[in-house]
Amino acid sequence: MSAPTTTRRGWLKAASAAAGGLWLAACDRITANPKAIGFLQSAEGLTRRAQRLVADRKALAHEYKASDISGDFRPNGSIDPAEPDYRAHVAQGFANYRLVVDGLVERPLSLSLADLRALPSRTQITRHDCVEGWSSIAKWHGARLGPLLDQAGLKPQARYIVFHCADSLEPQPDGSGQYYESIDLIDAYHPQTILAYAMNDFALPVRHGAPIRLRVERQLGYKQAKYIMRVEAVADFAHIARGKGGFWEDRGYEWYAGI
Ligand SMILES: Nc1nc2c(c(=O)[nH]1)N[C@H]1C(S)=C(S)[C@@H](COP(=O)(O)O)O[C@H]1N2
Ligand SMILES: [Mo]
Repeated sequence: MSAPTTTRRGWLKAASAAAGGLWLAACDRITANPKAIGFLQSAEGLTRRAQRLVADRKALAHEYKASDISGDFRPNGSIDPAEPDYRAHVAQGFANYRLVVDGLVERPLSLSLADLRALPSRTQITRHDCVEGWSSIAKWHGARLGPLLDQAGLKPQARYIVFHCADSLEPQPDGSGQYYESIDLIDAYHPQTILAYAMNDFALPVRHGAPIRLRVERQLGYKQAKYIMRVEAVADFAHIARGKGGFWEDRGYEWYAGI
């Protein structure tokens, strides 16, 4: 392990590379050195655990039957943003809404709802789990985030996708306090990660995040950003708001809110 890497993923990568190298260099002498076998086994075991971790992240969240859909899906957090720009979009029926896709991309995009509806889509009936202890099931339909990002073309430095929302849950004198969220590229390219524009076969209502909200089904409710105005690809989110990757993360919640 030569390069000093600080991230866990980097370290695991280095560990597996070292183990692979040792296998090549030492395979013919291995029976002569039981200590080496122990080391290789543990490094190998580590690599397998690392692979399983990534494989688990790619597994699908459970999908339910139409009969499981909650009749009373609870709206939470912002449910009717008062920001003038957002009010104007509501008044215009979102006819002039554009989703901006920018940051570390080759081709920045500005997409109307019609553009979004023309993208590869997915429909899924999933359970939303809020950290406050309630759950509701709904059918979501929307544009898959992966193909959308491919259309914009992520630059190699891009590591996270940030969702900037229209609402300020806690307006600050300096204009901050806006809701935002972020996910890594494993979740961004997960097949169930969609920008939902429909809920239970109707256009997404305002209380649930019109015109589009994120569904990132392997994580808790606060990651499901509503009222998305801008999708930004970044190398790091330390410079955004208080630097923890989301409105609630900035107030102490976990960044990775796996279910
Ligand atoms: N823009 C925005 N997104 C948000 C929130 C919010 O207040 N503003 N609240 C979050 C929380 S804590 C939850 S549980 C869900 C609620 O989604 P719902 O209103 O569709 O139930 O949205 C999440 N996304
Ligand atoms: Mo929540």
